[in-house]
Amino acid sequence: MRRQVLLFMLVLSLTPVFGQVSYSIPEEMEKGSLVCNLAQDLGLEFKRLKSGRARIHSGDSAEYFELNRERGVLLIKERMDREMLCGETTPCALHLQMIMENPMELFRITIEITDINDNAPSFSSSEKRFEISESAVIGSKFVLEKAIDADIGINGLQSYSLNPTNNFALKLENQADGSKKVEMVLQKPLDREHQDQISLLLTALDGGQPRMSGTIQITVNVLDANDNAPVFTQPVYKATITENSPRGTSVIAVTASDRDGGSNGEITYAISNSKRRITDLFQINGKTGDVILIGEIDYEKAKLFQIDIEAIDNGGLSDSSKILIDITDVNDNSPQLKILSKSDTILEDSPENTIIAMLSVNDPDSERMER
Ligand SMILES: [Ca+2]
Ligand SMILES: [Ca+2]
Ligand SMILES: [Ca+2]
Ligand SMILES: [Ca+2]
Repeated sequence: MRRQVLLFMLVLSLTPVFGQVSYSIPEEMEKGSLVCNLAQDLGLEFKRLKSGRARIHSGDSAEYFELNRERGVLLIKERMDREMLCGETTPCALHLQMIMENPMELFRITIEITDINDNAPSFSSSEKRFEISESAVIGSKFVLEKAIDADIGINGLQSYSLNPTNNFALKLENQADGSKKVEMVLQKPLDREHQDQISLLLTALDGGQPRMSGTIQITVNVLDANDNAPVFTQPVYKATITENSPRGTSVIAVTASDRDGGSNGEITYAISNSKRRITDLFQINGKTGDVILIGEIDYEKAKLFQIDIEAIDNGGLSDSSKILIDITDVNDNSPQLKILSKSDTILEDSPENTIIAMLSVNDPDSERMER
């Protein structure tokens, strides 16, 4: 068998070439499509094709063409995919020979398969996710995926676009292998409190007619940084309690908010007065901000208290405020009667308005009290 092939090759190589023609056809032509009018182009008569049992020999490539001897034309036998046949090699040419017997004649036929834009640029996945801290600095780069377009030349990958461009800009860098390094660069600071997730679309475009494109969804989860301090709802809180209120009486509830998430937004409340008297009398619930009375208050000793309070997040950022507490009086003191001096005896006929004793009445409760 091998001998026969060798012999055949030898005969072919010794046979003088009687003609040579070249054609150019696009890939993906339908089976049965006309490639060329071979007989006419080679100046041969139909009967010579028949008598010479003309046939097509296609070297090592598969049989993509067939010769119709009756019509003297070359037709497509199998649909051809340029990408599969030649990949990135250009030009993509197939070499055929037409052989005839009696006498033996050989014609060379070169058929160039031209590219059509039948492949869209594509990414290997449909989505890429990033976790980026809101504290990332301007200019930080994030490598994106490259697209692939199996077509060549203008039908191949030409450009990329990234949208929206509020926070990130597209950066392309040419590489030694002719491809591009695709990156997105942070150009405006992220703010998780404003937007905790950003969706972008990276589009790859070819230059064919019409243009084809491929996309990949890019999702950026913005991670929190502790960039917000707690803020009290008021710079001063006011409360009123009556003296002698029992221990455990709720005085007021204060609130601070923190725009950060997770532990960066968790607040602990505390009393920051340095005087022991305040902390002996009042207590704040570190978690809820509820202030309760834990000691005895006496209007007669103090009519107003100022509690300095603080709200601290887990990252150590804080805000301060104060609570002014008015103490209201209750009638808890009986008037005290004191005899300063008195006459031991009173004369029977003493005139009116004679002073017989001097008394002092003292009531520590305030005058505002109703008696
Ligand atoms: Ca193509
Ligand atoms: Ca393409
Ligand atoms: Ca915070
Ligand atoms: Ca934050």
